[in-house]
Amino acid sequence: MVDFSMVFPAGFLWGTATAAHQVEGGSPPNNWTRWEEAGRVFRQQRAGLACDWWGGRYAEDFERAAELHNNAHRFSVEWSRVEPEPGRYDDAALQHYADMVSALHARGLAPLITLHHFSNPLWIEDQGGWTNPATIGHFERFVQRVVEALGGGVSTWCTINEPMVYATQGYLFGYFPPGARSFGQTIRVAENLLRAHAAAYHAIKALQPDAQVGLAKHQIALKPGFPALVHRRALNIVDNFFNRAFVHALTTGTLRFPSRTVSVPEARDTLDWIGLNYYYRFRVTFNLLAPRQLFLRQARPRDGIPGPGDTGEIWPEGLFGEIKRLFEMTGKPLYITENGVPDIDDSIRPLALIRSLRSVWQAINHNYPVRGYFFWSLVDNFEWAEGYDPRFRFGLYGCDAETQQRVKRRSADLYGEIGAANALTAEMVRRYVPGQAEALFPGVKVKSSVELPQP
Ligand code: GCO
Repeated sequence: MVDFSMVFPAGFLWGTATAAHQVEGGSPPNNWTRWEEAGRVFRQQRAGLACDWWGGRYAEDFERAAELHNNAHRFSVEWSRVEPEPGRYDDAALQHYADMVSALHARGLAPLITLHHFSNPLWIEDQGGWTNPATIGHFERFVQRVVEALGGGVSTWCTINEPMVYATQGYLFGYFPPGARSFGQTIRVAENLLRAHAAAYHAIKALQPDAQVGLAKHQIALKPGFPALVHRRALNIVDNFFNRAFVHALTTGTLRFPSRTVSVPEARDTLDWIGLNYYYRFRVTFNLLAPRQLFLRQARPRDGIPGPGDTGEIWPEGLFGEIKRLFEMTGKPLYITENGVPDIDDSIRPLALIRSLRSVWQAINHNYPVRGYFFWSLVDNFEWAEGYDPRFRFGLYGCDAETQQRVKRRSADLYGEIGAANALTAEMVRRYVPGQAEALFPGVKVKSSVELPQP
């Protein structure tokens, strides 16, 4: 095996990512508390105390992040806390978020703040949520209030987390609140989220001209389930709809879906950076028996590590291709704003992390400007419709929502060593994934007697 050190650029951000409803606990009424009360989460679970960050435990977890030699953290602001009623802003909630930002700075962690991560106040939900264009203006005013309150300590903002996941899970597949199953509503929600991103971008820039504003885009790697043309055509439909259309609109101002093209000129060139959330690869087949899934079915994984439930396969090498595509589509710097694996016993996470970072390092060495990596996640947390399903534990630290006990996983040590060295070394690979090193980094098979041409 070739000895190596994959050194990352000076100033590279090493962090973790979280989201308000998943870690804070004691959530005020929002679209997710309503969904939980309706019994729509795994085993009718509720987020409950989660990781008790609203109770102050964010400080101990930020301490853990600092011990892992992280220099950044991404968290989201909960709209239902900041604006529980239209136009009434809760200064105590804003102060709590300002305290969180200060706690990050005090530990040498740069904040990257997400302004919308799947949750809405009930008063927004009750007026049609993101199907209602009026939500765009409400979101813009909420963003202005947050930036005024936190802008002194934050310069990197993520407007919206995973707009196409939010639109499809909530309005096409009915897996997230409000549980609709309408292609037309899905398209409308995506369009309104695009307009909201643009409004937020311009509002932030007006308040903080030097702010760096982006969006976290979930990308899925795809491969045809079978070689026949019909399956490749099916893949292309999924790829454009889920992966490419929204990103294309962020640079061109035109949102092109199969059934509708809409011009959103205010969205044109509204990225200072693009965030990549990457987890799984899906095999796509065309299936006449699946009209409700637009005749598209996911075939069982073959060569990746099967993910839990009906997720795709864990294929860390997909990061390179998605980094490449996002840069080619946007021309902007990137952050890996989420990447991780569900793995309660930490049996595959060290290998997946090493393979993911190898892929990111390869992209950087092809001159794709990746500026940082935010691992999902620092602590186990409430995994949306999967709740606290033991198959969906993503933390570097285990966290028991009942006892609030944290248990460090070995991957945390690995991630800490990488952050301290700003590099992934052969020595780390040998220690954390013994027996995998040769397959991961095959040595150069040089013949002992290399015949060199005589002068
Ligand atoms: C997402 C969300 C996160 C998830 C994480 C693990 O991508 O769905 O941004 O909130 O919890 O990705 O699935």
